[in-house]
Order: sequence, then structure tokens, then C-alpha cells
Amino acid sequence: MKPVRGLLVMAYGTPYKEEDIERYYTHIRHGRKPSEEHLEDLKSRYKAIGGISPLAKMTQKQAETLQQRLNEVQDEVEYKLYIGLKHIEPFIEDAVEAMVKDGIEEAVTIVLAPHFSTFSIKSYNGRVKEAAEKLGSSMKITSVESWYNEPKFIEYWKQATLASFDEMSEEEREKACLIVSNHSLPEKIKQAGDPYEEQLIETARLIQEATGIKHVEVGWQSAGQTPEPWLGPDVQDLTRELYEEKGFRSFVYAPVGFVTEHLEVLYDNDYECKVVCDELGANYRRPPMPNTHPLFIDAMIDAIYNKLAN
Ligand code: FEC
Repeated sequence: MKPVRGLLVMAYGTPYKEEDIERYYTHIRHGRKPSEEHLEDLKSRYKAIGGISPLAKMTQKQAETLQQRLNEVQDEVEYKLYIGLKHIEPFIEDAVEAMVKDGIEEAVTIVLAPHFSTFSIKSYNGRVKEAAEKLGSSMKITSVESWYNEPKFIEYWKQATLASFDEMSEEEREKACLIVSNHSLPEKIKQAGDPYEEQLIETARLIQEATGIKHVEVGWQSAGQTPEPWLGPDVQDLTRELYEEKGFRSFVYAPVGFVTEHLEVLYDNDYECKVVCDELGANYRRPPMPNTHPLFIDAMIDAIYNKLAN
């Protein structure tokens, strides 16, 4: 029998039904209940995308596809899947407990987010380590920290963005700009040497190099509602500026920091950025997210094997 290796796939998590929204939001806010106004605002955003987010189903599908493919491409170990979420059950700690109960001695972990930051990946991995230590487990854990520059990940976005540009007439293409974005984070992360910003800039550079698209800009989206400064420019402000100051008339949005069509893409891009484009009289395009595309799944497999080899 082959040895079993745990595969812990982690993701942000989403409310499963409307009644979950408040406790989910409270968890995101480190246990502080949101104000009635903020809660209503979030509820209305979920309503606008159809009630709940497709994220829960897609996380499950992505994780299962990754496990299946990992068991196809190699014959040395049997990967056993565990899913751990940041803000709703099954929590990261539940997944670690399940691995320990199952007697898993070795595991790899990966977060369904390509860019490293202390706010995101470091906190996911920290929770894994802490949970294992609390349970007195000596499980060997290998954690992938980022995969923003994996060649197959870039290839996915190359094909997806070029398909959007191919839909344009020659004339439209001349005045079109690709906006590559990620979730904004408080600017203070930069003081601590966080590589998050540079990693997004590098993803954008690699996509531009691979596609030859002439006009590529980097933007930030979905910033939180706090008074401190967040990484910018915000994609909506950037769209206006590029329209007014540089004369672009078509925008292709590639929110490469996300991997599926969830609230931040369906609302912040497909609704909010589209509203800005409509107001300006510009064209809005957003290629499909990676979801379970084979290039995307294989990019994560390459990242796992690169990490295991080191
Ligand atoms: O589809 C869905 O239901 C949920 C999608 C969702 C994803 C996601 C990813 C990231 N976030 C990151 C950072 C922050 C910071 C705050 C924050 C707040 C929210 C709120 C919702 C939410 N996030 Fe999120 N995020 C998603 C959803 N996020 C809902 C609360 C309401 C709002 O502000 O819109 C601010 C927290 C605070 O107030 O203290 C910071 C980062 C990612 C990408 C990495 C990852 O997936 O882990 C970074 C998906």
C-alpha cells in the first residue's frame, strides 16, 4: 500500500446561507460585530450576486480536482484531501484536527490565493502550525507560500486575456488597456517588507511579456472600510484616470489575485467597475477566472512539487 500524504487546501470561505453572513463578517473582523449599516451593506452585495457566493462550491471543486490530478500524475503516495477555511467552518483548525485523527504523518498545504502576504498566506500557515502544535502532533508539514509566477498560471492568464483582446476590432484594441489587480491591503504591510505588492507587479509583468499586450496597468480592489491608507490605485479610480488622461476606451480586468468568480469579482469587478465603464462610455471585459482549468490545477501541482523538492 502506498503511504498517505495529507493535502490541506485552504481558502477564504463564504457564508453558506444568508443567516451565516453576520457571524462570518464578525469572524473577518476578529470577533467584533459589524455595525448594522455595514452588515446591511454586505447583505445587499450578496443579494446583488444572487443571494450567496459560488465560492463554497468552487473551493470544493478546485480542491477535489487538485487531489484527483495529484493522484494521477504520480504513483509514490496517495494524497488524502482536507479543506480548511479562514473564516467559516470547516475552519483550518478543524482540518488539522481531522488529519491528526486520521494519523497523517506528512502533509502539504496550499492556499487558493497566488500571492504571499503577512495578512493572508502567512496567517493561514501560522494557524496550521499552531493547531498542529496544540494537538501535540509531530506531523511533517510542507507549506506552499506563493505561486504568482508559476509558468502554467501565467499561461492561463495569457490565454484568457488574449481571448478578450481577440474579441475586439483592430480599432478597439488600439485604445484598450489590461488592468491586472489583487485585493488591496493596508499600506503598512510595506513597512515590514511584505512582498505582496511586488508579487502582483511581477505577475502583471509576466503576463505582459507572455502576451505582448501593449498597455498593462496594475490596480488594487476591494479595500476595507477603515481610515488607514490601503494599497492603491483603486481599480475604479484607475479606470477613470486611464480614460480621462490616457484616452483608453476599453478595459479588460484580470483580478489575478483571485481564482474564482466570487463576491469580490462578481460585485467589485462585474458590477462596480462595469458601472464606472458604463458611466464613462467605455467597454468592460473580464475574462473567466481559473476555477478548475487544467493549466491552473497543474500550476498548483508544479508549485507543490517545487516546494517538496527544496
Ligand atoms: O465570495 C465570497 O463570499 C467571499 C469572498 C472573499 C474573498 C476574500 C479574499 C481576500 N480578502 C482579503 C483581505 C481582507 C481584509 C479585509 C477583508 C474583508 C472582507 C469582507 C468580506 C470579504 N473580505 Fe476579504 N475576501 C472576501 C470577502 N478582506 C465579505 C468584509 C466586508 C468587506 O470589507 O467587504 C478587512 C478586514 C477588516 O475589516 O479587518 C484585509 C485578502 C484576500 C485574498 C487572499 C485570500 O483569499 O485569502 C488579502 C475571496
